[in-house]
Amino acid sequence: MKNFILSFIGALFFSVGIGQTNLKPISKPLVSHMYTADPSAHVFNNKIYIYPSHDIDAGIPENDNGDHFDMRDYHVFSMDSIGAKVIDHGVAIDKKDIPWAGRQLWAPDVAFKNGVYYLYFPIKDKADIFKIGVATSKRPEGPFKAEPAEIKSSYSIDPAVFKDDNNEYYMYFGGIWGGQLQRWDNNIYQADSKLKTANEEAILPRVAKLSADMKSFAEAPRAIKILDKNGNLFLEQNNDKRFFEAAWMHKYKGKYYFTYSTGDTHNLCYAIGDNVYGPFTYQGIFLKPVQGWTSHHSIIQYKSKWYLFYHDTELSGKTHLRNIKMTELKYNKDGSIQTINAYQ
Ligand code: FUB
Repeated sequence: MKNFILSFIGALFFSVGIGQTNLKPISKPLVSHMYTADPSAHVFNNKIYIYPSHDIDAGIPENDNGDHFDMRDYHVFSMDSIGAKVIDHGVAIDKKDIPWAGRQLWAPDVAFKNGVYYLYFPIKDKADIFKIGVATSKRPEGPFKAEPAEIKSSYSIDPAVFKDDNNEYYMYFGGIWGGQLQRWDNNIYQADSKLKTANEEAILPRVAKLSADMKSFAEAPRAIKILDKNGNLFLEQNNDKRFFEAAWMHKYKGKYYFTYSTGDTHNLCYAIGDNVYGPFTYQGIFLKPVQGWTSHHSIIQYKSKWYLFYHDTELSGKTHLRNIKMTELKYNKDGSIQTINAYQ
């Protein structure tokens, strides 16, 4: 609870700061008839498809576990091009249609292979443990049909599936605190495990190659090293740089860019590597803290430009009722990403 109160106070000061200095958001919400968050964007059939979380007010009080994020279904959105009308394709899947589901449909992602769209989603099982599931459709907008059970050996939250140039698919995942990553040590569940203390090495995100059927892991999940420029792992006290949740992977000019949220310090950061498994070397912040507690994103190329999809709480002012947004992402000649301040 202490963590939550401190972070909440931080987020509150940040929001007040925006008001006092008359800063304006650089982007408008893409969707305003419902609350949406955690946008995973992809280009399918020359259109942009967005797979966000669907935030609702379930009336659950805020806590460190994120119980107030009690989402129950997903809607898929599409745009014919950047800046075009955003189309809501309706409910793509509901948790009542996921046989093993308990509660809390959090940030999803989608991959396409051989005529099938695979929706990957985290949800707590009936024992209240986050696992990752998969559902399929012949259409990018769904509806999606869930597999009868979760992906074997999956755990925690925020799956992000990356297709490498060799046509292999890799799932990056994990999130600490409410995302329960701290309970998984060497892929073994330990219900009573604790968060790291300030001087301990920070918990690392995970990656696993997907099997050819896209419905299982081809290997045991591996921890991903994020190193500082001296080659050292971050400690928990480096919480303005260490991994918290919201992994994404993209490739730019042959390099692997692993991007993620620092959670309680609200930064979106990037780290670059030469290999899909890392190690990745920390480079900096590419999106400064947004309004609200969480920050989550995806990065895509559309035609010749790159775009960042992200969220804030402009419409509601409430941390669990977010709205997705989009802005252009620019690289410098040396491959570094220009830092975005979402309020100017
Ligand atoms: O939307 C629920 C959770 O909040 C996501 O899974 C996290 O990444 C954070 O955005």
